[in-house]
Amino acid sequence: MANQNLISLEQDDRIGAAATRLSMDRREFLQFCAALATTLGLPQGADAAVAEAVATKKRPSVIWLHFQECTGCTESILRAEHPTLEKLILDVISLDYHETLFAAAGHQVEAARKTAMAENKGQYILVVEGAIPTRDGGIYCKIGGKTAIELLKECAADAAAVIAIGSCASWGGMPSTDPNPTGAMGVDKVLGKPVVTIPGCPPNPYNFLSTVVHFLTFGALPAVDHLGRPKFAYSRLVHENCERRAHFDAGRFAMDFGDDGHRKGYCLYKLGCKGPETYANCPTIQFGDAGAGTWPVGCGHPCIGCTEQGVGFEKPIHAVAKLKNIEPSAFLPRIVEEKGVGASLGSAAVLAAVAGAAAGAGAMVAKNLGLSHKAEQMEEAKKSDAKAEV
Ligand code: FSX
Ligand code: SF4
Ligand code: F3S
Repeated sequence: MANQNLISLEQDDRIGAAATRLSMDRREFLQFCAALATTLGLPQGADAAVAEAVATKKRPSVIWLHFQECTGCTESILRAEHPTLEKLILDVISLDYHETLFAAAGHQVEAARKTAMAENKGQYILVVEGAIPTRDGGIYCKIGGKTAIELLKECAADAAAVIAIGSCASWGGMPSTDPNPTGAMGVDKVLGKPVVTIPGCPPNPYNFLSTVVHFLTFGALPAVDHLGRPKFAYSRLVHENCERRAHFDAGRFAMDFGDDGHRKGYCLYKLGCKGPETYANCPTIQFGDAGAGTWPVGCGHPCIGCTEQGVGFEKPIHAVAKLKNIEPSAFLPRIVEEKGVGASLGSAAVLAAVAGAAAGAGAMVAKNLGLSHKAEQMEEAKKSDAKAEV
């Protein structure tokens, strides 16, 4: 059944204004909001709420801090292509302090941070990029005369929500690897409380955007796992949805970079791929909008486990991954179906929701809704055949 709420929104002038602001047409804007709702694993109808929120709600103020890192998190947000992601992000949030993106410097930006914090007390989102050096009183990272520890604590005190973006801020990441000379730590350890984490080095910008849109739509952050990671993005292993998974299951492996198996696109497990022990949605949402296959394994490089504490930057690149489970891909239907029309209405819808949530792609939902529709037609046909026989 078509989503009437979303269809009626197409005529709404507020949607038209938002679409124009983002240089999209109304339908593109609504499709994008529907895809965001799917990425978040929200139920049917939530796409209209997302579209309304993105189009009409007051943009939350965001204070963005940078500590020990390479700025890759910010770069990954700025390097997306279609629809220009940075445009969307900068449209749904009011970025009131960001050291890399601010044209101003020195006292001027410090004043901007303080003003934004005072004007949005208790309501702003604090985004932290980079690890926090804690050794020797935190002297290894100072901004405006304050240590990273001081700045983080000061900004977190009146924040409505704290998001640690990237592996460095989430759990220390690369700067925290042995021997960790600066005592680099994640945000939660320094603040002594859990925060939302979006690990990855760099993290996928859509996971950040979806998290912010959830906050905008529902006034709350999305459900997270025990490490603070949004479940919509980090509840599946890379290995579960990898496009090379069939080769793994069939025992076809690349044994060396550039060998016949590597050129044929075989599984990279024996080259040290950490997909079997890394939770992330990289194979389903991919990176940079540059086309199919734009993620590490898609480009022929083993996953190094950049989202996973204890794996990324710690396990040797060529060490073989621990197999956490052998669950099949979320895209695969159950092997045994009930008798009758194949996928039942219910099971097709569930499959659509599960695969859609994992894929984060409107196309996947549409495809599976098509399946569901077909099953519906077959059931209707069966019923009328039965009536005709009576
Ligand atoms: Fe770099 Fe961000 Fe890696 Fe760290 O991403 S891409 S080192 S996670 O904090 O800038
Ligand atoms: Fe994909 Fe790596 Fe798993 Fe092979 S081991 S199927 S390349 S995630
Ligand atoms: Fe990182 Fe592996 Fe994804 S290296 S980007 S978690 S495929």
